Amino acid sequence: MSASVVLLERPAKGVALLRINRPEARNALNLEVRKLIARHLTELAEDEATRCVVLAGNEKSFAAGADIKEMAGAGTIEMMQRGVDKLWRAICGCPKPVIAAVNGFALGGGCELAMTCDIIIAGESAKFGQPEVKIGIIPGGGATQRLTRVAGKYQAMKYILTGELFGALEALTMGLVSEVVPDAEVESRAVAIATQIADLPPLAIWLAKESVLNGMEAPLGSGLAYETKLVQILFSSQDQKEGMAAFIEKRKPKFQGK
Ligand code: CO8
Repeated sequence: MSASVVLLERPAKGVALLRINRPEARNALNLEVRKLIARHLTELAEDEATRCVVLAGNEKSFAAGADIKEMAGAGTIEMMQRGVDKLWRAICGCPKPVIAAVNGFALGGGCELAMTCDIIIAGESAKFGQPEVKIGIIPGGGATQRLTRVAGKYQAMKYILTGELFGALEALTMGLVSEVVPDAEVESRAVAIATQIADLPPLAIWLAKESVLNGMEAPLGSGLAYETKLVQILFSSQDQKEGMAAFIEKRKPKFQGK
């Protein structure tokens, strides 16, 4: 039996690692890969043992985009019926933090997949880009919106309109990635950050993510009001009592996610 195109690994306590596993196609995102990522993230969201997820590819490619061979002959109705947008929503909707560990190519839908994550760790030779115009289409997984919000109109336009690739340091300067590390350290760094997050109170982590994402879509006043409500809600949690008591008593807190 051949290995799954998305592998689930457990590199550390509280951390799940999803590995896209189509090396022969530079990890191109066919429907099977997208469905499996969406299904795993939906299940991991419910899994109490998982506090943070790392999404990775291999040393050559995080993901080289949508699978061009799978969509080359498709028509409009078929593309609509495939429901890729619903799978994207399932991926974006994960309430737990997701960290992209990017080595090699993150192109087209691969770059967009990384942009659905909360933190992006890139290897120094990683290559990003939205090359869709070169094959007669435009980005379809959010890049015209997300890349523009992250990098601003003029960087986003340059790369979306030329399809030119850019490196990890340029991505860092644009604010597209959180950290650039040596290629060999990408996954260990992503897992280290995930472990750090996994040790923190899960309700606070959940609402912190929700507050940031909500605020990115809201006017400042609404985002601030929402943040205020969320922080007030956390004062009903046992972890807030425990975290503050542990600080005052100068001991390590024991968080229970309650
Ligand atoms: N889809 C399918 N197969 C791919 C893809 C891909 N995106 N990328 C690479 N492959 C395959 C190649 O065809 C090749 O297969 P084979 O061995 O059978 O010939 C194999 O992977 C290895 O590829 P290369 O020989 O080209 O490897 P290189 O290391 O020389 O180059 C690159 C790697 C630079 C990644 C190169 O393969 C490349 O340019 N790939 C295409 C990148 C691209 O254009 N991505 C954007 C795709 S479109 C998209 O993501 C958005 C679609 C929005 C749709 C909306 C849906 C609702």
